[in-house]
Formats: sequence, structure tokens, C-alpha cells
Amino acid sequence: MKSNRLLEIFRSSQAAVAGWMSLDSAYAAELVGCSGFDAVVVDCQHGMAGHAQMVAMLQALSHTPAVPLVRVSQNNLAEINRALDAGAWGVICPLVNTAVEALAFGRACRYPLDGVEGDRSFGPARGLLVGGADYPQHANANVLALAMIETRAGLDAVEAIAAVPQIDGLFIGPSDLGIALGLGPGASHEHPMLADAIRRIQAACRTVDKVAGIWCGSAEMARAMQAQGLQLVAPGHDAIWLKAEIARRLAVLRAPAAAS
Ligand code: 3PY
Ligand code: MG
Repeated sequence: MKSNRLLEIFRSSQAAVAGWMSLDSAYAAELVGCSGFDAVVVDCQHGMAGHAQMVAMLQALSHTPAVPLVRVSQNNLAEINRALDAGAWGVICPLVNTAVEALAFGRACRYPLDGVEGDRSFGPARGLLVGGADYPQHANANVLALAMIETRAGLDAVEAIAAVPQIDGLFIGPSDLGIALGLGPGASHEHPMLADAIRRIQAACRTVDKVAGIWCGSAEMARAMQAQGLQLVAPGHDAIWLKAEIARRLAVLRAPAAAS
């Protein structure tokens, strides 16, 4: 099976940067996948993509160097299986609150093969095409399962969630987590309560030697999180980048002409 480059990056103690797709466009996914990111996440929770668009985006990503990941809309066996069967090399699951939920998520990502406890149903349609004929034998070890910590309950149970064997790591949702901590929408990652929560999640991962990642509103935040040791950062998403660049260009065009 073609190896998961993201796992290789993590195993060699390097950090990875992920692009994040909220637009439901295969061309946009292809473009972002060819832009230098280590991975690209198709966001089926808050992004616009439905199943058919997700499949088209994963197809487009297949010929880019970026590892294709999917954030599913919820912790659901069928949805997780469909994303993996469509060729996702990893799944990010939102709103994981307990070790029981984390176990259900992790099991959904694993085939019940070679002593692994899993619930993934067999039918790796695109997995075979992009991974190779031996995909079924190696998928359990190569597919990434990242549980999102972004609720008060999830934070309270973070050590138990991180310890679930079928989970490869945790992915922090700072926006939801900030709201859960009573800081309202758009809380700064530098706010002491959010900063402490992020450190606790990181420590939980470190204890069990798993990956810690985080979604970031800006490149500056992503840089700070990298410096703090998070192994996977996503510096915003395509809609944010598009809007920022449009605003910058319009500001240039509409700036008052300098007096001569
Ligand atoms: C959050 O910050 O809550 C996220 O889910 C990022 O997408
Ligand atoms: Mg969230």
C-alpha cells in the first residue's frame, strides 16, 4: 500500500501543515493540494461539500502531493466508512466528548483484522485505486484517526480519549473550545483559559505518544502553535484566504490616490 506521508512526517518528529477546504470545488481542492501543504482536509462539517463533492475533491487531491483527509460532519460509522472508502487517508471527527465516543470513532476507522478491534465495513472502493491492491491489509496502520477536542466534556475526558488505542491523535477546535470555556466566539488562543486547555490536550497526547493538531484562524497563530510543539496545524481555510486576498486587492484599488 502507498504509505501515508503524513504518518511518515509524524514518525520522523516533523511538523505538518494542512490546507482546509470549505468550498465544495474539486478544482479548488486540486489547487490547494498543489500549493505546498502536507495534507488537505475536505471539511464536511462546516464546509459546503456533500458526499458527491467530497468524492470529486478526493479524486482531485489524488494527483497532488497533499495527503487527503476528511472532517466528517459527525461521529457516524456510515459517514466515516464512506469517507475512507472514497479515498480519505485520515478522518477528523468533530465533537468527541468521551472515551466511549472516541472508541466508536476509532473502531469506525479500523477493519476487524489481525486482532484489531474495529467496525469498518469492507468495501474500500477508491482505497484500492489510490492505495494499491494490498490496501485492505495495511489500511488499519495507515489511515489516520484524529478525534477533535472542542467541548467542555471532551476536555474533561481528554486523557482517556487520547488513550483509546484506535485513535492516532487529537485535533483541537479552538473556536468551539473557546465558546465551551465561556470565552465567546473568536477567543484568542493566548487567553489563559484557552492556552491552558491547549496545553492540557497537548500533554495528554504526549503522554501516550500521539499526534496533537489544531485548527488556527491565522498563519501567526499556526506558527505559534508549531513553536509550542503541535505537530499538525491548519492555518485557516480557503474561504478565509479568498476573502483576505480580495479585501487586500480592493483596498489597494480603492485607496485614495497619493497627492502629486
Ligand atoms: C473549531 O475551532 O471549533 C473548529 O472546529 C475548527 O474548524
Ligand atoms: Mg469546531
